[in-house]
Amino acid sequence: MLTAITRDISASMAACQLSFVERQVIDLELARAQHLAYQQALTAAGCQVHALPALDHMPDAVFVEDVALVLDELAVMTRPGAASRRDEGTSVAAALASWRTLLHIEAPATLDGGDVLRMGRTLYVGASARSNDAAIEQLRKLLFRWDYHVIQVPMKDCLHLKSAVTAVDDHTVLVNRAWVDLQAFAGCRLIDVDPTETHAANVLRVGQTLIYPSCFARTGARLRAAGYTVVELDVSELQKAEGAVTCCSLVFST
Ligand code: CIR
Repeated sequence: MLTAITRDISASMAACQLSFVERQVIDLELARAQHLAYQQALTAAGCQVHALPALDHMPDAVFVEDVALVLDELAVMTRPGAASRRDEGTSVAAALASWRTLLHIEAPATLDGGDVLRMGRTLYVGASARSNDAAIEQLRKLLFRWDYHVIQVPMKDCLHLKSAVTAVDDHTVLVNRAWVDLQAFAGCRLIDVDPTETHAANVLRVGQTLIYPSCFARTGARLRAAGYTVVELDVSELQKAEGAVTCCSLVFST
């Protein structure tokens, strides 16, 4: 069975961290409706959704992906790069402890889950402003005995590695080549985002389903033409908070 941990939208979401997008007014009611539709899409794709209550004093807490890496054998609680996000993990850790042994990234390391793309036993980790070299070192040491291979990936001009590249199956990635050094992905098949849709490389793979923002119609058509099952969602309000579809859940086998 698949489980997805999510967290309801914070009342203070308007005060979210922003790095590469301009601040715009977020319609909280619409954000909540879009988040509900996202949870419903997770359920339809085969997940049992475990929704945590909102943390109204933590604007970015809906983006649960950033606070933990859930692997088959264990979970690693990260130490997010933005200081305002460091306490979001406590309740996620409490939930995850039912399913996984927890390990922890410690200071001075900082790591956002949005920078970690897992493909098989390989963890690609973006060298972003949020995730530092100390985190790579700690991940390597923590995960060595479970045979995970940690590769640092140069990237630029976007928040997280998974803003630039995500997996659509075990051997194929959806990518915006302008934002990421693809050397590490030499063995993968590549699908490029449409050149007019720069933010379109983030797709959430759940079993055989790809959950994907409806605003990227051209790239969505490319995914369909390549034979994938694509479920499109309007996530405009989450995008205004610099969020994407992977960042609102932690999906894992239970
Ligand atoms: C932040 O800047 O931390 C949030 N406003 C957005 C985080 C999005 N997370 C993700 O893509 N994994």
